[in-house]
Amino acid sequence: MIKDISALQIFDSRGNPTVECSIKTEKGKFRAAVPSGASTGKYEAIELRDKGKAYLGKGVSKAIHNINKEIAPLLKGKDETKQEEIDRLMVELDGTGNKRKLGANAILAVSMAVCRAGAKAKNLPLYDYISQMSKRDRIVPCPAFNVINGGRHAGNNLDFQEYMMLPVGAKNFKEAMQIGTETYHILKEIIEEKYGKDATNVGDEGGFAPPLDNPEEPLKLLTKAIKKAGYERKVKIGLDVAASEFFNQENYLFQGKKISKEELLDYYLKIIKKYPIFSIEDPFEENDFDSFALLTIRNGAKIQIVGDDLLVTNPNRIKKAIDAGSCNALLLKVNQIGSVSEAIDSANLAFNNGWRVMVSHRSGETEDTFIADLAVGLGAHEIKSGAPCRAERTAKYNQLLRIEKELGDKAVFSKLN
Ligand code: 2PG
Ligand code: MG
Repeated sequence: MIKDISALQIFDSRGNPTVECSIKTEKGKFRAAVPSGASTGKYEAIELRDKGKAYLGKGVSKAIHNINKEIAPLLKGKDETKQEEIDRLMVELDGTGNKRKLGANAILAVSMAVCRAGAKAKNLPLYDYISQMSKRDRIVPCPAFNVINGGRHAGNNLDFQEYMMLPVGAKNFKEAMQIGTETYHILKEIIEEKYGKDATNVGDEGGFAPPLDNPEEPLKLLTKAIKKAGYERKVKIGLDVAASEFFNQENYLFQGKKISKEELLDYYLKIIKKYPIFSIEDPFEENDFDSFALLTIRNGAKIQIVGDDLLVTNPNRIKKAIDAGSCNALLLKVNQIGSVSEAIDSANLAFNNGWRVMVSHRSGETEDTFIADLAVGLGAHEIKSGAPCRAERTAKYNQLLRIEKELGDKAVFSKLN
């Protein structure tokens, strides 16, 4: 039974305030903290910020107040294993459809802490508890390491936000980490040799942020690093274009020039032919279901097309994308929808339609490792948690190493090849 709920303003990896919730039950105290995005999708659930003078408007005291004064009285005395009911009660109390009244950051912090309390009540590891709720077999996901940062996450001029490497040929998560870290360090040497020491500073997600503007240059650097590390057959490349960030009404402002969606599509077709690209996220802006579909149709069999800002982990938008054939994979971010049970529903909708699911961190993260267990419990194919560098990123990867070890012979690593 939930005995007490309280919230605290803590700080994320960018130094911005965020919400942490603590829940007390007979079994102990359970905590969860919410992340925060920078390239936020227009249709995401609303993160409540104070907008006052303190913390340059980014304080979360209203969300904290809503947990302490509105949500806590509603949920005290409730059974912590009734995740769906608890999430529904909070959604109903909010009543806005996009959680703008209580704040998705308030609701999600409670929802995740309840989930941890529920797992303990059932004496299960968090990933097993989530696997029971999602009715999916556990899978240890393939990591997608974001090793070169651009867009909103870095102080350079790269239009594309993320250049990732996926060790799709690894036999397990442990090997995936070895491949990822070795290649990351070799990439650092290559960048330093070519552009000097300054170029090896890292961006918000731990990837390097060299002062480049040609979007093909990171692909060259990455291919070179993969080759030098000796992992050509085991590693593929993933991109998060985050195209809404350089879209301007009708055109894309790409490499300092205005280009049309047709030209952008041609650009993708060109680089797909040249580099070992496995996955492209948000190739077009967040309203353009049709251009997504064109790219998916032209390349769907070969390339994973992932919807992030397009779908915002929202079942209504996922359904629309399924009907339009816009993608073949969902990027799942818990704070885009704002509760654990709704996130599970979104993942299942994607799985049931033959899509892949990539569980994702946000660019502003905390040390909370919830998404690692979530990915395993959902049987998600992939997880992206940034580079294998910076503790808020490696926290998730390290938790996956622990889970894989704990599962022992029963660990099943994602098959993407
Ligand atoms: C993304 C994410 C995470 P942000 O676009 O996929 O990498 O960035 O959290 O800034 O939205
Ligand atoms: Mg994205």
